[in-house]
Amino acid sequence: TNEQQYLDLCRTVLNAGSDRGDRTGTGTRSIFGHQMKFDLNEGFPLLTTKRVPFKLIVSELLWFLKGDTNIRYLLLHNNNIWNEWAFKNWVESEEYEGPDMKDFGLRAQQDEAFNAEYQKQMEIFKKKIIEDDVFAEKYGHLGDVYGKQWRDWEDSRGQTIDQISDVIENIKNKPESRRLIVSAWNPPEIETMALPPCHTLFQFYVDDGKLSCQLYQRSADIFLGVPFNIASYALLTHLIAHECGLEVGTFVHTLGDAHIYHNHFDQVNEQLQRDIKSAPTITLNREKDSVFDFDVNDVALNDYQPHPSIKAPIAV
Ligand code: UFP
Repeated sequence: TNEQQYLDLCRTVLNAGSDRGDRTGTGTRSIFGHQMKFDLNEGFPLLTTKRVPFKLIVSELLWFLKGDTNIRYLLLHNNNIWNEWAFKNWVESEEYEGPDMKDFGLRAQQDEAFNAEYQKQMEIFKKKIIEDDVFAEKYGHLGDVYGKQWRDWEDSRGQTIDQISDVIENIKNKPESRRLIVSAWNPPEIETMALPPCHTLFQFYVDDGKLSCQLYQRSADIFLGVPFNIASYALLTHLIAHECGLEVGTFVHTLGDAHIYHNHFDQVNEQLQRDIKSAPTITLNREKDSVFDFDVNDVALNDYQPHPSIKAPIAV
């Protein structure tokens, strides 16, 4: 089944990976080069061996598709996954007058009193982003993240390229094209990015009325990141197929550095004990055509009855 491939990846890395240092100082066990193929007609590939927060995946993906790079949209949808990146710009700015928040990610994990103050400052920040237009315009933007590269890639002559609109046009008009590619990897901008894109490049393929998608992910946090990434690109494939009047085919997930952080081993072993349940399905609002008009309520998840979620620390 689809999910078995994810569990097999976990086992392969635990058994055959090499233990390596990494940028975050946490340490990983890693392999290089791995591929999974998810048949999207077998159900929607949201893991059932632990609960994965689908709503966050939907609002993040719709945010990318709109070309939005301001966290305000995410906050309005109770999605906090990108907050730290914007908060960092705020607390390092000249306008910020609160308590020192240097290295807040690390200190919040080690120092309880600091963590309380950090949570308080974060709440103030979020409230301001939602309520104050000028503040949101100034401190809510994340810069060169996925939405920008997908919809608004700046070329060297100062013009912009909308890769998503272009690829949709090409899927509709030249379904046999071998150039149905969207790239988030923009070499001149990598240096100024907080996090160079993990999901680097994807390609579509149309055969027999079905749309397939392959993602090349350069770096994959198998326990925390990959379950999100699988669901996000499976949903993207459904959305683009919907707009192009196609059925869904396969999501091919190709990984570069596929790693399990050393402080996720217990969680992975716990998950590997669990039995796979039947996969959920999704339904899209048939009344909307353009993926750019989709709202979170236009995507419904059905029959999702997973095992409970498993908490783990995120490496930053
Ligand atoms: N990561 C993912 N998926 C994502 C994402 C991040 O697995 O969608 F945004 C993980 C991979 C890696 C870390 O563990 O985040 C990024 O670090 P680096 O840039 O050093 O590869």
